[in-house]
Amino acid sequence: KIKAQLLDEKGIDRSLIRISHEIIEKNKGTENIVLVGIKTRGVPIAERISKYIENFEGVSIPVGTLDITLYRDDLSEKYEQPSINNTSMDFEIKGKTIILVDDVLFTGRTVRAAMDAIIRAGRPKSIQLAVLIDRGHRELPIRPDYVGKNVPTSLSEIVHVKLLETDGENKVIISEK
Ligand code: 3GP
Ligand code: 5GP
Ligand code: MG
Repeated sequence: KIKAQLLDEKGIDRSLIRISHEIIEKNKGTENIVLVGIKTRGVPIAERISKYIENFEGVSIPVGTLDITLYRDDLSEKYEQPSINNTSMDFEIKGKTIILVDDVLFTGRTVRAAMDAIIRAGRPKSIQLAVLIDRGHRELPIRPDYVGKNVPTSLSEIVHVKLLETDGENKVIISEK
């Protein structure tokens, strides 16, 4: 049951344009920055941010991808375990400022698994986090550096992020489970 629209197409654009400017501002430029999108919808969001930064600064920012699935195994019925599937990071991690990008930040477990995967592959200078929606309910000490929209949610609500690249339309809506 759809309850409300959180962002329309223009709202998504404005959020990602602002985040792109914030990334440039916080890092005093674009040197050594790489974006890593968390599949599925973190990837097109990372690609859009890369395009905006290229428009503003004339610099091409590489985009890597991480595929992380959370599953519940028999041993731990409560906690979701991350499994890292396909990863594509065709750049050196050493010395880079890695900006992780996801559509929705919830418990933080996916981001933690993403940070593990990156650190296992090399020693970045730092890792930052950008999300389109922060819906709260963190279970780990993780906070985003760049947020499109903060949305206080109940646990029974679901945020649906629809992007042209994956869903044929651009909007963010919230529904009841
Ligand atoms: P995404 O891959 O684009 O992030 O986690 C897999 C998919 O399930 C996510 O797509 C997301 O859209 C969807 N999803 C919606 N609500 C939830 C939720 O509460 N938890 C998890 N793990 N996934 C959700
Ligand atoms: P986590 O709990 O690890 O922060 O989120 C798990 C994964 O599910 C992440 O990729 C996150 O983007 C996605 N996710 C969690 N809650 C929601 C939600 O309400 N809507 C959508 N679209 N994705 C969600
Ligand atoms: Mg996601």
